[in-house]
Amino acid sequence: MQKIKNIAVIAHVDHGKTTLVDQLLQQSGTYADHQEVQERAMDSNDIEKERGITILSKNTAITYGDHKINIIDTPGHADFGGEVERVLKMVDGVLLLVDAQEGVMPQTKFVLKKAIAFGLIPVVVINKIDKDGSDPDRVMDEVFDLLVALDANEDQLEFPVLYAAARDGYAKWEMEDENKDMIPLFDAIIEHVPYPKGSPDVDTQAQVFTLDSDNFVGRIGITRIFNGKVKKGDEYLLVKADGSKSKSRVSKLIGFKGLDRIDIDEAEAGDIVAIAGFNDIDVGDSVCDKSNPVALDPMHVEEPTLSVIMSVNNGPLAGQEGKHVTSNKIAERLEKEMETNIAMRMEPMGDASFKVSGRGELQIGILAENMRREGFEFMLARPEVVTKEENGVKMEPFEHLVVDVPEAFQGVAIEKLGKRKANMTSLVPMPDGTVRLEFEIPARGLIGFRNEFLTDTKGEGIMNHSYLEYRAYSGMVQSRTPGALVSMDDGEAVAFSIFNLQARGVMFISAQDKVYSGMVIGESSRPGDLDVNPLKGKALTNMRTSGTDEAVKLVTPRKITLESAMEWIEDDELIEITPISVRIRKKSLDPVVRKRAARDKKNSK
Ligand SMILES: Nc1nc2c(ncn2[C@@H]2O[C@H](COP(=O)(O)OP(=O)(O)OP(=O)(O)O)[C@@H](O)[C@H]2O)c(=O)[nH]1
Ligand SMILES: [Mg+2]
Repeated sequence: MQKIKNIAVIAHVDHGKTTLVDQLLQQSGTYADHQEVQERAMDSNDIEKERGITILSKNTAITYGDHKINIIDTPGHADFGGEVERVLKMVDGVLLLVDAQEGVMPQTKFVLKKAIAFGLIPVVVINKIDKDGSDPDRVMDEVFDLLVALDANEDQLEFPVLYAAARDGYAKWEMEDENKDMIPLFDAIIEHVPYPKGSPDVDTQAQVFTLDSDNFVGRIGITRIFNGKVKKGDEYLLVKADGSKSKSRVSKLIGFKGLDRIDIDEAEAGDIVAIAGFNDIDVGDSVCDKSNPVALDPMHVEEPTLSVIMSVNNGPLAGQEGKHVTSNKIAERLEKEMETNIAMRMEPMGDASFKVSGRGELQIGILAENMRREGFEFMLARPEVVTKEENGVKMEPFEHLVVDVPEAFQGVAIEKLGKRKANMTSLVPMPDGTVRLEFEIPARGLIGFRNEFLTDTKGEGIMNHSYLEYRAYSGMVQSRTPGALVSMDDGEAVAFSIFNLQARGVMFISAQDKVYSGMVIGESSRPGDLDVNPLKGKALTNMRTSGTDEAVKLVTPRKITLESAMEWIEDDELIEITPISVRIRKKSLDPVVRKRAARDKKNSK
């Protein structure tokens, strides 16, 4: 029987997980000589590469001495917390990375809490000790305090600690030790992560934690085998979360080695392998012995906290830029997403619209971004938190928020967050002259806050948040103050009129951009919407000949991205998303209807 260790690498965003996995792959000699490998090799999909963040959990395997180590790299961004939860059941240990300067951050707490609940003993890696501002002793204390606060048991409190600079390829037991290689970390894994429980000699039990597909063999389920063996060509019973069963033959069995996948004939308890041949295989399904099927517990992840209505584009420019524009196509795509993404939900709302729920704006934004790249065109409404009722009390999700700001901005940050119903729990001056403020805040109060915060802190503030728990609803929170500049006509925007409108706010469009009546073309510098005409006026060429060139200088418009639009819009606005454009519009394109609604709103206040 092969000696196996299964670990997940967990941490707050950017603390160096994927970089560490690079080094483990490299230093275990897993790559073939001369194999060309990119930095952060596990971040393999396009959006991950572009943004330098991990979105999906992915597994790889290395050999170290006579051991095989299966490693699952996980995302650190709070919105993808479900990806971490879903793989923790598949491993027998975790590497908890903590940035030696930033220390314990909101998502460190979230992922460690989950790992502790699974009974896992963390191997703590204080990473980035090469950084100038690093303070490994302080960070070590923070980790210990956190474990105590999370009710870790005695074994868990005996966690091993290493000091590392993943990027530079070393880890060591004591700060005084020489910076050499990753061997101390390999040894720590072998010594401190328990061997998988379960036996290869009993009936088969395996569980799918990731889906994949292959042009030749179709759907593939990446599974952890908990008991027995899985053999190519043999028949097994697939048991779904709802208890339904179907029999299929394993047409292909795939093992992992570094970034490669290799065909194998057999795998046994403790290992992680990919199985093909089951057409309706889904995340969470159990693969069992056909005569004695004992299904494993379905997977549990935290429920979504944020939802957005996605609907068919019905604006005047609909259908001009997208390939898939119908309600059927959108429904099909969303259903497909829900099969693999167990932290998200989708609910048809009638009227060619769907409620898509997830952990945060980024998670929903990434799905929308993927869809537009696939040729979809659709609209999104303003994100709303998912409320629920407990014992007759309306509850809403709260987040743990940490902001790091230069001292000079401490006041404005506290004031603005106060208006958004945040409750400050700690204020600590940091050695680098910044202040670390911690808050508990309704998730609602965070919608649209990031932009305002960056402006208020001149781009120097850093904010991080992560899901805390549901608490009683906290009443009204403040939202966007500036109104919208709304186009009152259809056509192509004219430079001269944009020039004139610049005085009224920040423009979102450039000359020649297509606009329509009811489309938001900028942010007004005052509260309340303003109908404006971006088509009016002389053509720019006329202006040039009149010799006032300098006077018509156009300011670069603010670029509207999918995520910035999700932060910015109000309840009566929508985002129109196509493979080419992201536009903001009023829900109602008719100015008369809008005026009436505005008046009613004012009267009701
Ligand atoms: N100074 C320093 N930088 C490091 C070290 N390890 C990683 N980094 C840098 O930190 C950044 C984030 O690294 P990643 O490996 O992508 O972090 P991650 O934890 O996988 O991030 P997510 O998956 O998005 O949560 C990159 O710019 C790395 O080069 C280190 O030991 N020292
Ligand atoms: Mg990563």
